[in-house]
Amino acid sequence: MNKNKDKNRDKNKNRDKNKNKTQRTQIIIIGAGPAGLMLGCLLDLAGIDNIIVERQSKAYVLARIRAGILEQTTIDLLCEMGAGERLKKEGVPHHALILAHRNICTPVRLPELTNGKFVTAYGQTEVTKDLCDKRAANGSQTLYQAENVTPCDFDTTQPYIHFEKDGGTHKIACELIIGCDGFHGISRQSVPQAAIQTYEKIYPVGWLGLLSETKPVSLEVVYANTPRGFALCSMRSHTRSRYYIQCALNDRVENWSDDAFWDEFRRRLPPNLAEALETGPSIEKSIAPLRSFVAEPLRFGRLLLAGDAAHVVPPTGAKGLNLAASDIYYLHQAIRAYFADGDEAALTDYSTKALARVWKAERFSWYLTTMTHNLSDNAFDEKIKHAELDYVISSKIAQQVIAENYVGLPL
Ligand code: RFL
Ligand code: PHB
Repeated sequence: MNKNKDKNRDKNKNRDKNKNKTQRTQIIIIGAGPAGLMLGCLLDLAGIDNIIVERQSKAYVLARIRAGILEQTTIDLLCEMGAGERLKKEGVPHHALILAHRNICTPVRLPELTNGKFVTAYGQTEVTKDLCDKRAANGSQTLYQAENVTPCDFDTTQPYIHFEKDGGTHKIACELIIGCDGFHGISRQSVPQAAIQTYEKIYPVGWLGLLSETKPVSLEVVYANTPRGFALCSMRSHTRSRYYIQCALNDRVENWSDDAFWDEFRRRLPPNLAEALETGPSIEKSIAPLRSFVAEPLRFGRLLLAGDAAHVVPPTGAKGLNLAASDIYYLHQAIRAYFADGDEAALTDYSTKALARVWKAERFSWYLTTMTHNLSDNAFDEKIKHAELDYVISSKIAQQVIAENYVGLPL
């Protein structure tokens, strides 16, 4: 009995100690997704101290299945921070994307239309793992399972965060707080409404995705429009496929057995692909809504936003992860300038430069989504969509515009 009392007293003492102890670092990054981890690795390279605080466990973060297609500038950035070795060996180059319409497949040849550029299939899960390994090798601190993270006083020169972890409350003071905590994160929500402008478009459909240990039906990504809705064929490796179908926004994964998915997916493929399709048990199935969203600006005093915390695109153009990478490219340069010579303007310029690229990717993702999905009951909209697809399929110039955006606009 007394022993327990002593134990509890010690526990409370430790909690009180934690409460009063303020840790310090130069940069706090909220969120250990690709944006947060990439920034952490680049700051390590520049000798700038940083701590990442993440709400989920490391195992949870490493298990998330998301993006699959990387632009060359994203790959270059990962290589620069020393997280590109496995990607160089295991990434699968894609030299075309395929548009399927009226049961015909039309390749949009990327290198031919973009002076030799192409994209690479390499799962976001693998990118996250490589970045985590690099961070561990750098010896930098990531605090997982940090609850109720709150950015404070970022309108002053002494910002800090507080959070709860392992039964204690903690405070970390810093120079800058970087919100890399995704669309539902706390960073953007902490900004006073009058200081932020948001732009949003919600599409009336979602994507049902399935991952399986089967040979991919196509070596290039296929974007198919059919009277039954959109379908997409992608891969994670030569033995692992990632497929998606457009579904209703309120649909639920539980409504889809594997067999129901494969039946519907096959019906949306042109006959040559439908015949070649290999099916098997799903490793993962999930539904994601389609959304376009941008918050402006990206700087609020000593709080800056990057990646999905600031903007979201529908996945059709494969731009989300790549935009997170380009934000981080501009942001790490701004942070270096700020620490080298106190250049405050560099932080504001980050917002302007990153948003200019973001809006172009928003336009492209919206365009490709509108052209390949069944979104409208309006017969005129449907006619225009088919006219657009027919035009793109018949025009090298229209294909060049798609290819230029798909491989990624220059930084
Ligand atoms: P993330 O990956 O959402 O990471 C945010 C992290 O912050 C944590 N967090 C918090 N931590 C502390 N306190 C809080 N209050 C917190 N709230 C959240 C979260 O747990 C998480 O760990 O954002 P980030 O780093 O900006 O990365 C963005 C990308 O993940 C995203 O844009 C892409 O996945 C989008 N995307 C694709 N992008 C591509 O470039 N190519 C693709 O082929 C592609 N395909 C896709 C996609 C997204 C999809 N879904 C599921 C929306 C396919 C799909 C189906
Ligand atoms: C994927 O492989 O998950 C993927 C590929 C292309 C897209 C979206 C997602 O446009």
